[in-house]
Amino acid sequence: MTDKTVSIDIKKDLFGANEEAAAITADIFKKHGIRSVDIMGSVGTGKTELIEGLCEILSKKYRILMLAGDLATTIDADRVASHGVDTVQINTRTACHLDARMIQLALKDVDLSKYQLVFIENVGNLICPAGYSLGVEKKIVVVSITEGPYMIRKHPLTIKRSDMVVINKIDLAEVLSFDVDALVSDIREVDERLPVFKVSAKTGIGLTELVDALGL
Ligand SMILES: Nc1nc2c(ncn2[C@@H]2O[C@H](COP(=O)(O)OP(=O)(O)OP(=O)(O)O)[C@@H](O)[C@H]2O)c(=O)[nH]1
Ligand SMILES: [Mg+2]
Repeated sequence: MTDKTVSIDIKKDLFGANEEAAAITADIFKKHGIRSVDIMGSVGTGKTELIEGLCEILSKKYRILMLAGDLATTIDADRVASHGVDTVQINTRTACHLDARMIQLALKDVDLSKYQLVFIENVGNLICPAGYSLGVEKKIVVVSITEGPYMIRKHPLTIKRSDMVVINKIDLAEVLSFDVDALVSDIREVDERLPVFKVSAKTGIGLTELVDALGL
């Protein structure tokens, strides 16, 4: 390296800046007394369906805002808005995850005094979202019966960085001969104590237990 070479620790700069932005959002949520949950998971695991189910249960108790992370569409925001919930769309275009700066931008013109609970749906992806703090209280990862049996073993980092795991589409386990106990064992291999919930966002199975566990 010559004395004209500038060495940049990209990882430190990128992640450091993200952590700072996330801490600011966390303070803002705290100041407004807002509870907040980031919902991560692969494409199609049922993140939106879960948010819709939770909104049905919780919208009498909380004024809810949903931030929808999606590369290109407003489909998920529209689905959640159909439950009478306010939404903000974040189209990431090429990015495979939300980051704290995107959340700051999305909240810039929002009157947060109107809300008590924020759900963030992250971009459908079981890898990248886990690396980025958003300033939320809880990070949930949604896995489901339709992704096959190996998703936990292949993606342990996302599991490690989550506060709880939701196994969704439990209504399909029997018909697909899916071994739910083996999946739970895989989660236990990664983290012995991580709370695990078996739900069907579609039928409502397990949603009240999840709400209780979130303290909502
Ligand atoms: N049988 C069954 N189907 C479900 C359940 N949850 C979601 N689905 C279906 O699975 C499909 C995908 O659900 P979404 O909620 O769109 O999944 P998502 O994780 O938000 O998907 P992306 O936003 O595209 O990453 C839809 O057809 C849902 O109706 C469930 O508990 N049981
Ligand atoms: Mg969705």
